[in-house]
Amino acid sequence: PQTIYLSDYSPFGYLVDSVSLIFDLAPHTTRVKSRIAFRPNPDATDGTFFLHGEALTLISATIDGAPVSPDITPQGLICAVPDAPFVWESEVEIDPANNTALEGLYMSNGMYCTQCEAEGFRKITYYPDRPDVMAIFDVTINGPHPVLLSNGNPVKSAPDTAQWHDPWPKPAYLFALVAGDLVAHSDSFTTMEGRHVALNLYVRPGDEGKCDFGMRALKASMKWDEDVYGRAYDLDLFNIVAVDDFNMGAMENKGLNIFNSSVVLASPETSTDMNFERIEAIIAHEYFHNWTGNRITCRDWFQLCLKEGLTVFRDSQFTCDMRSAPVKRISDVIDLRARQFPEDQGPLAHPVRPESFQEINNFYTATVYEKGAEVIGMLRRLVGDAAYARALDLYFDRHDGDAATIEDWLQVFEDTTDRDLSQFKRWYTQAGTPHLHVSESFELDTLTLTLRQETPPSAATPAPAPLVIPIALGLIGPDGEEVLDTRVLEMTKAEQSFRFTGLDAQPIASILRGFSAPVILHHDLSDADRVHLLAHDTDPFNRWEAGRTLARKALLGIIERGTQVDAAYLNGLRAVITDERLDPAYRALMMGLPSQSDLASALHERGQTPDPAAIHYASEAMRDILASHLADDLQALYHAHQVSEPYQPDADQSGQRALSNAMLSLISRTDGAALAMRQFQGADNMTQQLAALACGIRAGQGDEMLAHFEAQWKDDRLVMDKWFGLQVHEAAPENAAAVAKKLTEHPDFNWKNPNRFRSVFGMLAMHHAGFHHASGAGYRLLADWLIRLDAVNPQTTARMCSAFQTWRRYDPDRQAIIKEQLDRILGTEGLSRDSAEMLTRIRG
Ligand code: DPP
Ligand code: ZN
Repeated sequence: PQTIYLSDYSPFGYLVDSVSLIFDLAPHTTRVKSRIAFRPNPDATDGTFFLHGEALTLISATIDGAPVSPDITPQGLICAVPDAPFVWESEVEIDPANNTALEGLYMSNGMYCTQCEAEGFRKITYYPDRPDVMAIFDVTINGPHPVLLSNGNPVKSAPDTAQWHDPWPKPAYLFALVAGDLVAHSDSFTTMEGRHVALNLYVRPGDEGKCDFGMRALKASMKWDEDVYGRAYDLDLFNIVAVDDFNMGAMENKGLNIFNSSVVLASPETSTDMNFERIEAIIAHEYFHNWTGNRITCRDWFQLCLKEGLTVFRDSQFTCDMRSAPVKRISDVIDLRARQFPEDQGPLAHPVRPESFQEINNFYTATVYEKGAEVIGMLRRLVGDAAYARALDLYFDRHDGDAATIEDWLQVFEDTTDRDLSQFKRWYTQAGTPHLHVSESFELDTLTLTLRQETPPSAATPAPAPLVIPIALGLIGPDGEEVLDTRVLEMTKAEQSFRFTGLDAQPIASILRGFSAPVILHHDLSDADRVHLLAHDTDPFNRWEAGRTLARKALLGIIERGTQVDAAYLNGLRAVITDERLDPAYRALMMGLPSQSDLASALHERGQTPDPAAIHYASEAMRDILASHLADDLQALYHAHQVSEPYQPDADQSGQRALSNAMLSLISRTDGAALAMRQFQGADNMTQQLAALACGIRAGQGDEMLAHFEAQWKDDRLVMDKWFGLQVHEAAPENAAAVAKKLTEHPDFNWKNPNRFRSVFGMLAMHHAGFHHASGAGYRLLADWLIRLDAVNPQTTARMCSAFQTWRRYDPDRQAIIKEQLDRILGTEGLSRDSAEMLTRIRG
């Protein structure tokens, strides 16, 4: 397979003035006629007329009306063209009903839909399918369906035909088409510019009752982008369509967002509080792309973080404003450590802006998205909120309508702040998670902090250079008073010292407040100092972090020495979780323990080989210790935080439920899940029902509850995804693979549906002790199914290959079994480019 390099970028030889498409829909024989006006690109040096095209049957092609015979390859066609403006016309035939890869035009439950990012448009018609080629699209759809949608504004609609015009030039990856028997949940929004926008959420008949929350989230997003970024919507219509079969979460097609139904459909009975929060965030994310992604797009796919990092950063800001900012920040860091850190520390490590790829679909990663957002957070912290706002205004002003680069992005910050960002740019070009080592000394009235940064070399970045690291810091005095409030140290060298004078006594440094940089902090504080921070830190993130670090140390202590946990920590934790002045959601986060894979990383970092069974044992033992140490408080907190008002998915009620369910989970370790069973029976919402069901399964009381749940929800595919997933999630390590295997034999295990496949195998891969059970059953089962899925859906398969990315951490026996599986998958005849690239990188 061919490797593509950032350094090889050159513009396309032709500009596109207009595109007109006519679709005659038929499940196996859809015809697509295109009429595209090209003219030579004065900025290009290569005049080759190459159009991408895959899995197309060419019926006819003409240039300025005269038939032509292009050279056709599996990737596209080349044709001789005039050295002047010309019109290309073609007709192709495609087979949406057999498109199981879910890229291009495909069918899901009888409806037609599209997914073109990154390179799906080439499966619809011949076209220069690259983001720097932007054009105005006119689309006609013919077919016997009540709903026929495309991008932009409607021009004409009659029975069985519709015409659409999108006035905004766009790259082909933002093209979308939907046709089917759908119903609309409609509303409207008037922009700050006075534009009246019709809003529709299109769903399958039967799902009408799950639209209200998504619509409210959309309107809140539109308002927020006006208030905070000054960005108004720019068409008369905004449509969202829910689709059951979808590889990603959702897609920001201009004026016609397409969503995986799991991240847009919601009701209290069927969705958890976490589902609601995620739906709100993803609707915001896709809506925000209208400016950061669509109006300003990417020059090439190496610049993916330009739109994704920024849009994740924007959706996080939105959630902070809609809900609790500290809770959101802590949740984001938990997620970053769970998904991005392992990627950045293993064989898949790549810079936020990669320099080469074989299959771009493999780079929609936590590094590009989440680390990309962290980089923007650091930039904002360094320049300050006001300068950030000025830079963004300039960015929108200067680059509206452009296909831009990271250089363009950094330039607007340099121009508004007079800063030199050349060193900062390394965050975009270097892979790897930096380690930040702190040592401190105190003399007379002066604290000296000496900081040392070090990024481990990786295949992607063999010789990392020092980064600019913003380190937010405060000082807490021995009496618990803050003696220095938060300020930002700017570290630029490999090693650097900072002095703080005029101190009465040695304070405790609260370093990396708000997790001000995506680094691993090594700060040798005593347990007593951490308990002090847990009690007194004014920074909510670092207060939580102190508790988390103590919990990690306690867990590692159990693994290494046995079940003794420091009473000072347990008492400190009790003080926090019973403090009624603190947000219940925050207290629920305090109750969380580091995940088992986090502990495996921590052991690996110390040069030890993680033993998944020992880690699992320690996690269970720790929960038993918490259950007995906190026994007096569990019932009281559980009952104090029951919600008596009608269900609302807001931050306040969600926090109460999160706290009471954290209590329920510990109570269930000692009461045989009796209380959980009562909650299960009385639950009027999915959050309460599912949390109770999890407790029941863990306590060995799950069979009847699962049967009841299945009978209640067998017709709701999104709830049944939870039913499948929870059984794997809660399985004992030695049973996890067997439970997953049994679920694949269930009549509702529709493995070609990505959500259903992930509900079983995504959960298996995340079940640390189950997936990594010494028998190797988890490894073999996943490999069997990846081989099977690859033949129908390479993109989802390749993504799931990352389950194996940490394999070199484990012992030789496990490594041998995994290597056998990697080789077995790699040896599969006809393996996709997607999976081959992932597995080759992972195998090393
Ligand atoms: N739809 C994906 C996202 O919004 C890719 N653009 O992140
Ligand atoms: Zn996005």
